[in-house]
Amino acid sequence: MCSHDCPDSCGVLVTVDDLTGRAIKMQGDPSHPVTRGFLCGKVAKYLDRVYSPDRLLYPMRRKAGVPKGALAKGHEAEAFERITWDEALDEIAARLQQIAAEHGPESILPYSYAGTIGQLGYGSMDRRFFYRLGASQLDRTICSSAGGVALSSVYGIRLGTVPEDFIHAGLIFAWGANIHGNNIHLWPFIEEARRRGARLVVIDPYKTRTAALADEHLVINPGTDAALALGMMHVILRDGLEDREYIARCVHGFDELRAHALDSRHAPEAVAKATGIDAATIERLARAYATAGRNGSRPAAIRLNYGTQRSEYGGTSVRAIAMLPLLTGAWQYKGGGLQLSTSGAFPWAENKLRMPELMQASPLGRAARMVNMNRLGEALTAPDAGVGGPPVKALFVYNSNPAAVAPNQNDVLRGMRRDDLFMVVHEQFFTDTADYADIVLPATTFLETKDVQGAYGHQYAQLSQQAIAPLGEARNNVRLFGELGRRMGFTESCFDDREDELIDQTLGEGSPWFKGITRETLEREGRIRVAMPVDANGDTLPFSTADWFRTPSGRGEVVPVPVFRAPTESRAHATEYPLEFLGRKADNYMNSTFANIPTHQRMEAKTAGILEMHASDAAPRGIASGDEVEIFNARGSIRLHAQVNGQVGQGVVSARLEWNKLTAGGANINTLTSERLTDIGGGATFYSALVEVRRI
Ligand SMILES: Nc1nc2c(c(=O)[nH]1)N[C@H]1C(S)=C(S)[C@@H](COP(=O)(O)OP(=O)(O)OC[C@H]3O[C@@H](n4cnc5c(=O)[nH]c(N)nc54)[C@H](O)[C@@H]3O)O[C@H]1N2
Ligand SMILES: Nc1nc2c(c(=O)[nH]1)N[C@H]1C(S)=C(S)[C@@H](COP(=O)(O)OP(=O)(O)OC[C@H]3O[C@@H](n4cnc5c(=O)[nH]c(N)nc54)[C@H](O)[C@@H]3O)O[C@H]1N2
Ligand SMILES: [Mo]
Repeated sequence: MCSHDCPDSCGVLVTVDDLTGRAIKMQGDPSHPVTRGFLCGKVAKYLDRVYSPDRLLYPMRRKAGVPKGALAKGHEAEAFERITWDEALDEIAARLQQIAAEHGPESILPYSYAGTIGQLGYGSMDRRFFYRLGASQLDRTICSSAGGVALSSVYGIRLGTVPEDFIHAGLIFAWGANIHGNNIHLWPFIEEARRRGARLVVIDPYKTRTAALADEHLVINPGTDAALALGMMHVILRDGLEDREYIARCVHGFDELRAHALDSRHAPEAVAKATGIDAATIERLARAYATAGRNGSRPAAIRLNYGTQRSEYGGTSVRAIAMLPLLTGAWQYKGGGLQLSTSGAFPWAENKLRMPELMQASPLGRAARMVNMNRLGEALTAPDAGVGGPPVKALFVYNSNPAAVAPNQNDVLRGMRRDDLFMVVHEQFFTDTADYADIVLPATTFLETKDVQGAYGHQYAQLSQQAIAPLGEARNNVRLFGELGRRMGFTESCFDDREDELIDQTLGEGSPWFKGITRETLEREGRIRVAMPVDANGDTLPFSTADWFRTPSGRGEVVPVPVFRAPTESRAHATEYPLEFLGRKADNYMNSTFANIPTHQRMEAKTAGILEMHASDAAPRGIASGDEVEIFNARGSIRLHAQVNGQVGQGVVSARLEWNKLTAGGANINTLTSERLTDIGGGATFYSALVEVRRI
């Protein structure tokens, strides 16, 4: 299965040549109920990545005297010398031991995110290793923590409408969700619903592929989603369109929310001012939303995605939107409800896999300090690590490319340039991050390792077989950290566990939703649907009854009421930097992954190096399409070529992620983004950034 960080978690069939052991073909598994036989554009061309001549195949060490810094693509190996795995592991173990002895183990910081979202690859032996070492803990907040915590605050568990049920919806909102670009396997279900008469409404400040294909696109001002949701509630409650019977059974705090939503601040005219969406549209959509599903009509489904919560008050936005189906009772209808994440469907035994109790056996003898990954720049450059405690003296990066994807890039790179920082990077390629390493280690791709995986966009647990032998001397994350544990002298037998044992452990808590799901059954069947409760019709309808909620009150919690605030980094507060910057993902990359592969670069050629602008912002600055422009704020500046088109509204400019070393100036859009955290969940605020633009 595909282990990239995507809600679709596809089943993949790999054809391997017996003679050479080489993978020669990849296709979507036709028997997988969500993959349905096709792959996204980027993974369809995956073999170009696996067999790229640029793959990192051997451990390497920075040559003596070569200073840290960005390297030109294709010339990275010149700064390094090849060493054996034994040499690499011995040197890493010796350096980590010495740093731990001198500065305390918390001066060592692991940094990883979602290069793979397999249970083993994402977090298993690596966690055991760093817990036992007493290293700082990393709070993995760069993607979804604001929305995740917000959704849980309302429902107590991350569940939602499953993709297969979207065909039954009559009204679908793609809310901060670029379905066609980021979540393509939901698209056929939406198309099926539309053939049956459904309308698709996109709420997004950017005209995505999804928006271009929709029935209606609402160009919302960034960071104002809570206002829109409250405006919809206002109309629904003012007109008495709520489902009182459902609310009585399933909602806690309704009267308070009702009074709040009915406040004149949330009347359509006021909301129109904040959101940029006109009052008549808000009225019409709120009524259509509330009445869908009534009297035998098809229900309303919201595909809320994480775009909405990458904003200063993104947690509040998600809470407000998540409350809409609680007012209308949309959860009661097949195809109704909301999907942000389905990850709560999988009761993994994560503590067995990761063993946090090992922190007690570490030299610290207690839980180590937590470092928020969105504050990497501060942690590496502020003397007290920006978070209290010892300065960071060692950084161990795997499953991530922070030099390109972390916010406030100038601080991150300044930190990585420190020659007193010992840095290890486990990677498939010479990324922007690997350029700064003391030691680089080669990592496997998902074809080269065995794992087990759930999904955050469907409900199938799946086993991923190893299709081919690791290329060169690549090792997977499990073997790397197991072996390194041994080198460090850790004697616990858990460092000997291999993939099969780890799979058994993470499946092994006997939870009813994992009934019948074992390594053996998964080996046989490939994937198995999680055994969630079904109603009298055999349907799984989350939150249709009070039994589903996992909140303290046992119902959907709409208190504390969501209060709309405009982000401080928004036009509402703009002074020197009047434009809102949307630093987006590419439709054919995966964050920074694939950006170095020529096949994928060709798919994104049109979006390379451009800043998209609205005519009314370009004209007063004397900017025309094709002009070179500087985009800047107090954090830094980058150069791109303007494209004045209809992709963004007035006051918003947009550009996409790229590897730093593939840009003209050696720096990407995260030069402009902020380390500020979201209101809930300590999340990243990539979509709250103010800039100014000038023609060069
Ligand atoms: N092709 C491709 N697929 C991917 C990825 C990729 O990089 N490329 N990344 C994967 C990852 S890591 C994730 S987390 C998921 C993310 O999936 P999504 O959540 O869909 O990700 P984004 O593209 O960050 O955001 C979605 C949309 O939100 C919009 N947006 C920004 N600010 C606001 C706002 O204030 N309000 C509203 N309503 N919309 C806003 C953006 O313009 C964007 O079009 O996709 C995964 N799939
Ligand atoms: N401006 C801006 N910044 C963003 C975003 C945005 O929309 N705009 N999106 C944010 C989001 S949602 C996310 S999730 C983060 C993503 O941040 P990351 O998780 O860092 O994502 P990638 O850029 O895909 O980098 C993953 C790296 O892991 C490597 N890798 C893959 N598999 C393995 C493996 O098995 N072992 C090891 N050791 N390495 C492996 C890949 O080669 C790749 O270089 O970026 C965030 N940054
Ligand atoms: Mo993400």
